[in-house]
Amino acid sequence: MVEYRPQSSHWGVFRAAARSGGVDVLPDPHDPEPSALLRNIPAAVRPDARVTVPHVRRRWLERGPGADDARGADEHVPVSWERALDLVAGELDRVRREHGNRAIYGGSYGWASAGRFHHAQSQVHRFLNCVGGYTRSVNTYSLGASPVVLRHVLGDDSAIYSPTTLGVLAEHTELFVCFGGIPLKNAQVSSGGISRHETGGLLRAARSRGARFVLVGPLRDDVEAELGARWLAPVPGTDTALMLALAHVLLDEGLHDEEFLRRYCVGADVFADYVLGRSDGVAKDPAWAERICQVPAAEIAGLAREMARSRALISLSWSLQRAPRGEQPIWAGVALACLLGQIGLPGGGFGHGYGAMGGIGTGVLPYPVPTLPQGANPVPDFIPVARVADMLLHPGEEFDYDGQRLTYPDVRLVYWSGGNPFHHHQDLTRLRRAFARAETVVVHDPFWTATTRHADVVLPATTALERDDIGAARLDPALVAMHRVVEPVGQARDDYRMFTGLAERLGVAAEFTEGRDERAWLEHLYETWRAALDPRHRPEADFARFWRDGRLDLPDRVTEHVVYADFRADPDAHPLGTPSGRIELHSGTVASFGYPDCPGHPVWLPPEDGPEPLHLVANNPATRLHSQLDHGDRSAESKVRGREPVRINPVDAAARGIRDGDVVRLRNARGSCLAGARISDAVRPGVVQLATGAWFDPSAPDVATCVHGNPNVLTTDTGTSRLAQGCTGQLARVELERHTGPVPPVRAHDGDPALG
Ligand SMILES: Nc1nc2c(c(=O)[nH]1)N[C@H]1C(S)=C(S)[C@@H](COP(=O)(O)OP(=O)(O)OC[C@H]3O[C@@H](n4cnc5c(=O)[nH]c(N)nc54)[C@H](O)[C@@H]3O)O[C@H]1N2
Ligand SMILES: Nc1nc2c(c(=O)[nH]1)N[C@H]1C(S)=C(S)[C@@H](COP(=O)(O)OP(=O)(O)OC[C@H]3O[C@@H](n4cnc5c(=O)[nH]c(N)nc54)[C@H](O)[C@@H]3O)O[C@H]1N2
Ligand SMILES: [Mo]
Repeated sequence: MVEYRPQSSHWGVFRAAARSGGVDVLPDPHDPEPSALLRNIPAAVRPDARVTVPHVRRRWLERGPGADDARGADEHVPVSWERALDLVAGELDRVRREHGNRAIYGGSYGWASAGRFHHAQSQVHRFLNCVGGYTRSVNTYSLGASPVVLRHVLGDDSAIYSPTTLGVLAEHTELFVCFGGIPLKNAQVSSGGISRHETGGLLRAARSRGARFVLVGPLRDDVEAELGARWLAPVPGTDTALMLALAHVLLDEGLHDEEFLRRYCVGADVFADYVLGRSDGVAKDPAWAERICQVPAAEIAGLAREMARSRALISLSWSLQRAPRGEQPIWAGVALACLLGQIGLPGGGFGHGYGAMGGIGTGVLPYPVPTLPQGANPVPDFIPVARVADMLLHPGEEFDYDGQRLTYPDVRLVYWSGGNPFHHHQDLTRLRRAFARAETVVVHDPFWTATTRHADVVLPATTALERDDIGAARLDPALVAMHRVVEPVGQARDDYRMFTGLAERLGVAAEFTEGRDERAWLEHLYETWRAALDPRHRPEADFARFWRDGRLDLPDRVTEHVVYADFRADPDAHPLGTPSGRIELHSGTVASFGYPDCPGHPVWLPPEDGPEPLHLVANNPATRLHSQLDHGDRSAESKVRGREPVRINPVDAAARGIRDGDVVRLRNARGSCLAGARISDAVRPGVVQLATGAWFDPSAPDVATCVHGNPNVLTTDTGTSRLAQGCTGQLARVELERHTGPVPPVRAHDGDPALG
């Protein structure tokens, strides 16, 4: 009799059973719309791409730590766990003694797996804190620009995680204006886990009630076809100009809400002077915007008028701000919402990230979920997360961040667990140069990813299927007892066990483990969480019962919420956390920083683009989460001749003699990659779309920097601006051609540690 056990992933709760050589996966029956990404999961425990024993890079083993250009091209040799842990502990100790703990970079960005105890970020940070701390990172690749700029404009970033709920929008919104869409491909996923996929159902409910949808973006399928959206396709990266023109129409035609601006905002006059051209002589009118965005002026004017007479929701995707000057479309979007005067009303105002994750807007728990305490980091040094290559390449140099002048620490040891920088970072050729500067790179991962291939010490981690855990997220109403489904693959170990082994060697085991094994930790996290809850919300089930039941439905999720309703009702009693207590359409603080790339109010700053004719949209993939399980069935079936599909408009394809199914090469000054052509009129002319996440494959450099289709060989490694220094990976300029000549094999998934 096969036993299906409860499990969880970032893309859904499921049940899994061991069967010979793998696992069977069934979606959770409570989930109204389970994700097809579940079909990737069996690949997690297939041995092919797994690291099965600890490995050390040959030259590092022979010569000892030091900068080395061979990192990523060198071979790895298997070693015992004892040896591997001795080497890592010794190296951590050497670096902290010789250079101080700030020389250890433990930012270790990445999503890893669902499960709160084995959460790789929590584990690595807790461990590094026990050994004296590390240089950390702030913000995320998801959200780099917006949390920083929103703190200045609205006082905090609550608009992101506690937006007006989709249930309220479904009832009240007449017009959804979706900059960057509300892509359901992304709503499959939610950080920490998602037990019910509700976004699609709620949007369809709005549509059946009569709501209208406008999609502003380069891809027609960023809004589900059923919602019947009108499609405006500006040139990528020009949304700010479009928003300013919408604002111009409202101001020029007196359609704006003067009273809202007076009562709830500061700096509206400065913003209006700029939009109308009083301060710089350039009216940001629809004709001006048409020249930049290639959207007809009449359509812009029509949309502005329609917004003014409707209960209108301005939806701003996260992708908008993952681009050069990414602060601007977010600030301009908020300013536009202020002109409409509907912030704080049900169904009006703005949202940031509907659909970006399945949990955004579906509801939020009014209390925390269990998490592993990370301790305190005594090292003050940090970087904005996407400045990692800069940090490694420019130790001791100064950089700007949010009004501060900071210095890059001189990092010697890079420690990564639960992330894949050779997936997530921009300009991978530059990242390789940056990794070559480190003295030691330690990586924990279940798979031979491009990052493990660049490591000096590779420690094989288990996947969630190989351990017990608790699945939970603030945006989800279920606590999941994640039961181990299979034994660890090869000699893989849990991150916790690896860090315990290191902590023992460094004399901090008592502090790190607090004397608990895995099971004792799970019980401890559950019971301390339960005890600390307000009795109103406290579940009855003790740990044993929760574990037996496999799941706990959490009460009191807030599904009816209107963000800024209190502020709207009484701005004096509920001021915002800004210096003025109001929405800052002009921020004296930001202006005082004197950044030309992020002045004191929303502005249009023309991009400093490359000369290549096409706009690459390097968005998040529909067929997997980032790079995870790229070799799984759902991801594999989308590939074209083994390469990641690149979508091309028929006009651009014809101009280059490209047919559906061809292998093509994308290239620019930074690099090149092969991909498989998919011709589609869902892509705006002049745009090509290649999702992130194909495992970086540099095995045939004479053909392309990556032969598999990782767009990050093409993207630029620069910050959004001196204000936030966020990731700008969403957009790049490229040329495209049909690949002629032999097509090299893709070797990224073959588990062979040496790729070249
Ligand atoms: N060009 C471009 N680049 C982008 C983006 C973009 O839009 N365009 N998007 C960016 C965004 S929003 C993000 S969030 C990042 C995502 O970047 P990442 O979060 O780094 O990507 P993942 O593929 O999720 O990497 C997670 C890694 O953790 C490993 N892992 C899983 N479970 C465990 C575990 O239990 N222990 C350990 N030790 N390892 C584990 C997986 O095998 C995988 O290698 O990418 C960014 N990069
Ligand atoms: N299936 C799946 N879901 C995911 C993820 C995943 O890897 N796979 N990753 C998760 C993570 S970590 C995050 S942060 C979120 C990401 O959420 P987002 O950042 O919003 O997602 P993206 O898919 O990168 O971009 C959304 C859409 O924005 C559009 N776009 C790009 N540039 C522009 C522009 O200049 N203007 C306009 N108007 N539109 C533009 C693109 O057409 C793209 O499809 O998704 C999450 N959900
Ligand atoms: Mo993200």
